Amino acid sequence: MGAGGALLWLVGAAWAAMVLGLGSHLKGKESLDRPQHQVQHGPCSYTFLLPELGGCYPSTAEYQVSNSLQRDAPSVPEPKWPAKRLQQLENIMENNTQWLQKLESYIQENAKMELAEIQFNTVQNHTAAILEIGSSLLSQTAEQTRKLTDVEMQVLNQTSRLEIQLLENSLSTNKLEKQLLLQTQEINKLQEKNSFLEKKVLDVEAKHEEELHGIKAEKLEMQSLLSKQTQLIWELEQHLAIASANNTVLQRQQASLMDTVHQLLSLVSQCNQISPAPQEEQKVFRDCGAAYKLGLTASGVYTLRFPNSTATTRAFCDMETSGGGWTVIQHRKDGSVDFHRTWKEYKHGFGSPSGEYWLGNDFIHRLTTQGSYSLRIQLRDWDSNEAYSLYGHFQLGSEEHLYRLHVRDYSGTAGRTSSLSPPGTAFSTKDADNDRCGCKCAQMATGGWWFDACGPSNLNGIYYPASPATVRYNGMKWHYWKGPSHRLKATTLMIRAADF
Ligand SMILES: [Ca+2]
Repeated sequence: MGAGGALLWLVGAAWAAMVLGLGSHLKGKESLDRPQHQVQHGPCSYTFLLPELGGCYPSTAEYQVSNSLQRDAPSVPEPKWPAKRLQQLENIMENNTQWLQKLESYIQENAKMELAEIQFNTVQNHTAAILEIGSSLLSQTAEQTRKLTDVEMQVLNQTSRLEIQLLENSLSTNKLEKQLLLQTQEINKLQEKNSFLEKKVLDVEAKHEEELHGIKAEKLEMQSLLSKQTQLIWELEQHLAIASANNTVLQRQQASLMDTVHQLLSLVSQCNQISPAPQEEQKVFRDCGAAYKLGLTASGVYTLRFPNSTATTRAFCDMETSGGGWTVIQHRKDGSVDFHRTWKEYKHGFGSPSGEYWLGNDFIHRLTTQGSYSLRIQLRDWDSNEAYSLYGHFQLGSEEHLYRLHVRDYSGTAGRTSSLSPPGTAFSTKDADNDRCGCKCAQMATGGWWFDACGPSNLNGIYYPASPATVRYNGMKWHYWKGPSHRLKATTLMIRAADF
């Protein structure tokens, strides 16, 4: 029998018992004297009051209908009251009770087992679910933890990398700062230098401007001079015309005078035939050194003979400076003689030996070719400062060789460097341009000189007074003594035999 069937049966039995119990209850205390049946089940005890059968026996049909639910129960026997019937009832009751007990225990067991099973199953299911959830959670947690660890590691790596980079950056920043500082210092230095140079450039510019002004003024001066000279030339031409007209008259007068002189001479010779006067021989020397050696130790003008010739010239001899015996070939002291002369004039010489003069390139060439000569250049400025330049060897080339300059062995006090043009420089005059310049130095600087291009010296330039002390390109100059604007008051070029 199933659990459902057992339960149905149990309800029916309980219902029967209840009907029976209810009937007894309604009877009250009077039923205490009635026959009873007691059933003990566990801690509970059930007391059944058995009904009185005094004359009211239910028909068999009625009985059977009222107990229709218990069809499997034993059929009610024919009433054989009282004992037999009682016995039957008791048996039925006992059977019922046993059934009930069995049913109860079965139900209880079943219920217990099912409950336990259900509980167990439920618990198991729950536990499994929980375990599953827990394991999945654990795995998730582990996964998360692993990921977190990974992320942490990455973060740590990144952090360390960033720190290293930061460190490198700070190091490079320091380096850059140092470099920046150094560069800033250099820039400052350069700026200082730059400003210094700018100042210098400005100074030079100012100087140049000043010089330019000087040159412009000079140009104006020269232009006015030129116009004056043109005027003078015109006047001279006029004079010349008059003079040449006068010349013919003078020539006639001269002719008549010559006749008179001849007559007088013949008269004189007639008178002096008895006592002729001794002819005084004029002393002539090779050079001033020779005169000095012959005892003539006074400075002055002496007559010198051209080498290998009867021709003579007159020169000033300096018998005092540095042992004496110096033949002066150039002298200037007051600007009284014009030195802006032609090639021919420089060849033969001009001026006065007792004053300002140029001895003549021809004589100088001939003399310095005879033997070894030294050259001394004596200078004096407007403050009476004196200096000299000495060349141990000096020789002047021939006219065919343009009177080239040959000098060496420089010494002296007028500059640590020689102011003469380099050896081999040709002589130039206003009408003979032999310099190394595209220009014509002799015309620009004036005078005849050994112009290079145009060189640091020209002692035959224009004689300027002491002031103003501006740079004049055409003035007398000896650059390496005191610069281009230094004014010279007196100059002397003199030569002497090297073995004097
Ligand atoms: Ca030239």
